[in-house]
Amino acid sequence: AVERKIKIVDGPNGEKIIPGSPGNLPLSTSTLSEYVWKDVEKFANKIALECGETGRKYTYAQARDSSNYVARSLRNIGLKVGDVVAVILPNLPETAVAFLGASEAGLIVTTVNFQYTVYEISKQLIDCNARAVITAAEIAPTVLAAIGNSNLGKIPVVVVDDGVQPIPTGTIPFQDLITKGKSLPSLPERTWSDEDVAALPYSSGTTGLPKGVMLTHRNLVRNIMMVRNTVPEGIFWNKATDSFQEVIPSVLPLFHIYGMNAIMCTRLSIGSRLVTLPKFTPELFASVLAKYKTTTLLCAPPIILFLTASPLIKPNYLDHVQCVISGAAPLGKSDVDRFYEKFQSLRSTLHFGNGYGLTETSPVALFNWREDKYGSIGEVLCGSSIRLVDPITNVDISEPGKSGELLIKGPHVMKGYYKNEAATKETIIEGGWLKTGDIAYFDEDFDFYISDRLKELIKVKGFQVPPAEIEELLRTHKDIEEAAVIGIPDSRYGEVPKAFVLPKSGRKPSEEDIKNFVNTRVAEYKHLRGGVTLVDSIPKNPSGKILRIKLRDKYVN
Ligand code: 4UU
Repeated sequence: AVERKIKIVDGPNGEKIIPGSPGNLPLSTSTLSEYVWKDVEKFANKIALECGETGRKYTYAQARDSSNYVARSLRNIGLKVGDVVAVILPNLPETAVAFLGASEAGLIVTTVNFQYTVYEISKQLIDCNARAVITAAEIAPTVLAAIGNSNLGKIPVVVVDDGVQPIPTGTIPFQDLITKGKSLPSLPERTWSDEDVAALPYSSGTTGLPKGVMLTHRNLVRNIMMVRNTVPEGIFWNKATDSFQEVIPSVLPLFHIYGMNAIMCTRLSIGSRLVTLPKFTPELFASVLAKYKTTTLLCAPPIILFLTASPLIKPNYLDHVQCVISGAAPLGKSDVDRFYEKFQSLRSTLHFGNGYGLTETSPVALFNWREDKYGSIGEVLCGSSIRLVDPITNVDISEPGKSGELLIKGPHVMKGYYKNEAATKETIIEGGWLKTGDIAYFDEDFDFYISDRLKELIKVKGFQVPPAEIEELLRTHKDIEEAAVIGIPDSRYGEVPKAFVLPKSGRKPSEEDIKNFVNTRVAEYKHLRGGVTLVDSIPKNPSGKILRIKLRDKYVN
């Protein structure tokens, strides 16, 4: 075990503040795109982005220039600094170009799950008042229906051409933004700062419906720096050189904060080659691993289980892999052990990392890279600090082995929830501490472990399923009076949603009917795989809050 020089600091009100890994972050006031492209000349001719399905690629110089032309075009079609643009794209090279281009234009990018239904997309577009959408031909009909279902009026819709599906009439081909942008005048000097909002991904946080998470340029840039200052260079991240370039299959969705900042922006800033996978199929993933000499695997636990279990993945496909990083959901020691049973020859060369964080922390907050501590989420990142607070007594914890709610403070903590001061105040409490809704403890070396979840959020394959969202939908069913949704453990998905339904008097909807009702209206991972149980009452506290723990105790444990 490594001894760490961590000294708990007393706060003014009895807080026990646990500082992050020692060190100082370099000063920076860069915006996100400035930071991502700052070293681009060093790897201008290396490949930055490449489609794992079609081979369409962009060098670093092309990616940077294309983003700049997209920025000019977006301003030219009337978008103004601070407008929200929705990016609804699968993982394509153009997803990065669109995201960074919009950001360079001073727009706020809200990323939307490309598997969402009309119902889900329209909700997000309305909530953030999107002024434009960038999407792909395949999903354009769904997106146009969602815009039609909203009150947004006629907004520009830009469509990436996949060469298969025609682009709907009335939309703008993405390629035009690049080619026409080139002859537009350069962008005027920027009028916004790194304290302004850059990205608006959605998260339900500790309670309720999905909310826009306001991440500033500074939040996102500082988080990249924090990881680079804490996690040793050489294994977990390597700057491209004349003779070496990281090769990373970009399989985790870029709309989620993990893909967006911890993979796309972080790795583009060091010159990595991202091979984007527009969909997750075992065949496509296997073919990418077979074809490219992958150096770095950034995964969520289900992908690690897949690599371990699938006969399509030959052990030699990972021969050049230096590290596997897991995040977004718990990874157990047994999962790592089983991985090494299959990839025997990698035992002494490959390293496992585990990143813990939230959309609200841009996302990385703690990171474990110590081989003797699989299952731990490791140390607090340099530049930030945390507290553990007993959820019942509200007293700060300062001894190893005792569990409490994890609170986080630092330059990576969001500005707040978009147009939702009440939720912001409940989540970021006095002194700037963000409540995570996760229960954790630490050991003698100040390595942390997540032991439980206080918040109602369900995580299916690492994706958020907010119970309140499914409950709201269930209440619109003609036979349903009230509903409560909880997560139940599942070996394949991590957790799956299960619904408890109180029917309207005299009604008796079938489980099949309720499942169909939900499953046709939400994305696949939100489906009610845990089943539906009819009940004659939903347990609630006096103020009407659903007591999910009671349901869990009665029906699950
Ligand atoms: C146990 O999933 C994320 C962020 C993922 C991330 C973090 C650091 C990826 C790479 C990285 O290096 O964000 P959200 O907002 O979708 O979900 C946040 C919640 C947490 O509150 C916690 O409950 O997801 C859970 N979680 C984890 N749980 C996130 N990471 C972990 C983890 N172990 N490593």
